[in-house]
This record gives sequence, C-alpha cells and structure tokens, in this order.
Amino acid sequence: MFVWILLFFSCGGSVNTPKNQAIPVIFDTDVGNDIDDVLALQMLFNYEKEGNVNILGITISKSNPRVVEYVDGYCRFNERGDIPLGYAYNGVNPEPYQYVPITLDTLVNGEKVLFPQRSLANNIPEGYVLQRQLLAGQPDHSVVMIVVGPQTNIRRLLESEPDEHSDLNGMELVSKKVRLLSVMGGLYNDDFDFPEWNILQDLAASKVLFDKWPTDIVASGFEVGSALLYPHQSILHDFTDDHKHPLCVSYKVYQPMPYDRQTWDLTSVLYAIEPDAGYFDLSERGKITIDKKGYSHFEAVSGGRHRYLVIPEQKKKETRKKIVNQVTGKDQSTYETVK
Ligand SMILES: [Ca+2]
Repeated sequence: MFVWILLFFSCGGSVNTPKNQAIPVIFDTDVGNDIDDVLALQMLFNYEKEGNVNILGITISKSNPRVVEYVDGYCRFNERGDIPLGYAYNGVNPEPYQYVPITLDTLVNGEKVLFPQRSLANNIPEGYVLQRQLLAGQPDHSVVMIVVGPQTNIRRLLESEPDEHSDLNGMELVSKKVRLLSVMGGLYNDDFDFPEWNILQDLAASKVLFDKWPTDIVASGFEVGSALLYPHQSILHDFTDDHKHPLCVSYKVYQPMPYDRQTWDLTSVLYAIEPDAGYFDLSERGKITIDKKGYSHFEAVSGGRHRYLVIPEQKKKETRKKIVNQVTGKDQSTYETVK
C-alpha cells in the first residue's frame, strides 16, 4: 500500500517534486504594464497547488499603488492572501494604465472580482528589503528568483547593506542563498533589432544586474515569448465563470478580443520551475552585457554564468501547450478544438 501511494504521488505532479522539496520562489513582477505577468502569476499558483513550488514572496517593480491592491486580491483569489508583498518605492512606470484599475473596480452582479485587503497604507516593505528577509530564511543555494519586469528591486537588492535580516550585503546574500535567476529581458537573435522593453525601463538597474549578479542567470529574450502566442480561445473557454475570473477580466480589458498575446513572462516561469523538462534549448555559457542604448549582447565565455533560452521550431507546439495547461490548471485546452 505504501509503495502504491509513493508511486501515485511520484507520477502526479508535472515536475515530480515531492512536497517537502517544493522550489522556493521569489517572483518579481510589473503586473499592470503587460497582461503576461498575470498569466505568469497564475502559472506559479498552479505549480504551487501541485506541490512543486513554494511562493515565498512577490515583489512589485511597477511603482503604482493600485498594483499592490491587485496583486493582493489576486493572491486571495488563489487562497494565498498570506504571501508577503514588497514594492519598489519611487520606481518606474507609475502610470495606472487600464487593466489594474478596471479589474479592481469591476462589478459582476454587484460583486467585485478581486477582494484586496492590503494596500500601500499597510506598511508594504521595499521590495529589496523583503527579498533580503526572505533569502535570509532559506537554505543556502536554494532560492529561484523569477524577474519579469524592470529590474529596480534587483538592483537595490544587489546594492543593499547588512540590516536586521542579515549581516551579509546584497551580493553576499544572493551568492549564498540563490540557486538561479530566471529573467525575462533582452533580445538574443537576429529576428528583431531594438532594445528590449524590460531592459529599457530601468536601464541602470539592468546594467547592474547583468554586470554583478553572482549566480547563474538564464534570460528569456523577446524572441522566445514572441514565438509562443497564448491562444485567445483558452481565455474564452478554459476558465470556470470566465466573466468574473480576474485573469479573464483583465485579459479582455488589456486589448480588444480576440487576440493572442506573447508569452514572454510565462517562458521565464516555465524554465525556472522545469529547467530539465526540455521545453527549451539553452545557449552555451557566456556573458550578457547591456549597452548604453539598452541593447543586449551575448559573448560565449567558458564557465560563464549567463545563458539564454532558445525555442527551436520543433518544440514550439508542445511548449505552448504546456504553458497553456499550466495557466489553466487543466490537461487539455479548448484552443486545440475550438477555433
Ligand atoms: Ca512583465
């Protein structure tokens, strides 16, 4: 009987991680700019429900106060209102844009779709201070950090001094506690030629990150998420009560439906949690540098800490399917049958 139970659980999770080995994750996001952050966040919550991830905290790199309410409400929607939140005070992108305020203010049959209980008035800590606190409490070389927005909090973490949470400075603390940084940022092939958006928003921070970060980095470039579009049919048909599901409400506000959105941030989550599943290829090891205009450059260096994701043509179908299934929490999406 015991053997059968073990077999059952070992086959159940998509990454086959025993519950007591759930990957400790810190998610740094600019929810409110693009919609892909919300889908990436839902992927993480679904990984956590499967026992594969322990979301230690969420740090926000979009400096608009209503994003705190949105993220708190979204955590509560996933029954995780206890997740610590941090915020990049005086950071970039203070504009509210549309989907955060509209989703927060949406009423369906007189009921809200998000029920936040935290705002900036509730002593939300600086993002990097929360990151320091969370890292200090984890085993050495265990934490996976996923960064899918401007790198403001990460720069502040790297440049932080010892405090009440740790006697180590930021560089020392990251070096001791982090296993991997999975970051959506940059551009690493010839399909496009412009500085990538996340890099440009806080260019000084991006330069610090790629120059100083002391552990392995795997970057998902603009071209990877651009090659894997999230199907609108999934938004329309895969979610129960989609008319009041905050992900669907936000997606429909972000752009006029129907549209298929690039999966930039989702690719960084997928690689971070399932690096050995073969959904992507990896570049050789090397060094990424950011120039003064925000262009990313990769140079192969033996033993280098930086790599970037590659999505070969023959892997696109299966990788997109996995991304959709991880967002929806279902084994099969309607997009394959509903046109
Ligand atoms: Ca983002």
